[in-house]
Amino acid sequence: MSERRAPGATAQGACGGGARRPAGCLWQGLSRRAWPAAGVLLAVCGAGHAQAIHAQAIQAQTIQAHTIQALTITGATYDAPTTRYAHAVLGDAVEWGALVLTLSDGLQLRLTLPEARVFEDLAPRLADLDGDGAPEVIVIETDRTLGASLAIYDTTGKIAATPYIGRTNRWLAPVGAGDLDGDGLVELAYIDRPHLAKTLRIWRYVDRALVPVADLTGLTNHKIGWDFIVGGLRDCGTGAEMITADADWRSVMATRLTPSGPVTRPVAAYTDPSSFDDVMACAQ
Ligand SMILES: [Ca+2]
Ligand SMILES: [Ca+2]
Repeated sequence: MSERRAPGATAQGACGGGARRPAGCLWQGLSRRAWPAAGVLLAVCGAGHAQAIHAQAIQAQTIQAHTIQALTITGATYDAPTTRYAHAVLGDAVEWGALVLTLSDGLQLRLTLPEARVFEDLAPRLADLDGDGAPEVIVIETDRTLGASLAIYDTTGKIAATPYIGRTNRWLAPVGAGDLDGDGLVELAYIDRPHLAKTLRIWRYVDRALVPVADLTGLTNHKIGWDFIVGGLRDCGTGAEMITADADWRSVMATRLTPSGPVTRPVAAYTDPSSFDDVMACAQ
């Protein structure tokens, strides 16, 4: 079964690494109670930065913009637990109202969502999406009437997002972020509605935007009420694979992004969440 994270943990960037090591396992094993360890935040405002944040409908409390934007994000947690969205897909009705970024000089930047939205998620994920050596932050951001979207943040606020699914109580479960097709650009993959549509969706991060790449139905990675997501990305020496279950929870599936689109195959039988362990460790 996927490892559960300790309180205060933050999902780190793609594991990368060489052969036989799961790559991009950044999203494997995120658990529900990744409670922020720190709640101390800054409150000095640079006007330009504040305006940029407000344009994203986010309230920001930060220091001068030129200082913030030159800093690297070293950690991220959610804060401001809230019950204003009673979906409970992750096992309880508590979601998050704020994202707290820790910066390379130790300062913290707090981004608070409007009441209409929550972070319906386990923990923020750090991954370098544009190859500049500094991570961006990947979150599940849900509008209470429009459902979930996958969103990207940096020190300027929200910089890209998929469309909301379109109606309330509709969620998505990330698979991972990495160069899935070897073109040098990072793709992000998630399961759209893992209990309903069970559709793998792949997007590419290009010029601070998300571009749709490919979809494949018949895959899932979460059951209602689980406070974890199974699978993730692995690279066992032959390229990145997206690891999920099939729609009926009979098999663990490995899916590659090929020039002709996603190609999936069963790699192990599914009996319970521990069925993913050997697959993610490249032992199956
Ligand atoms: Ca980056
Ligand atoms: Ca790519």
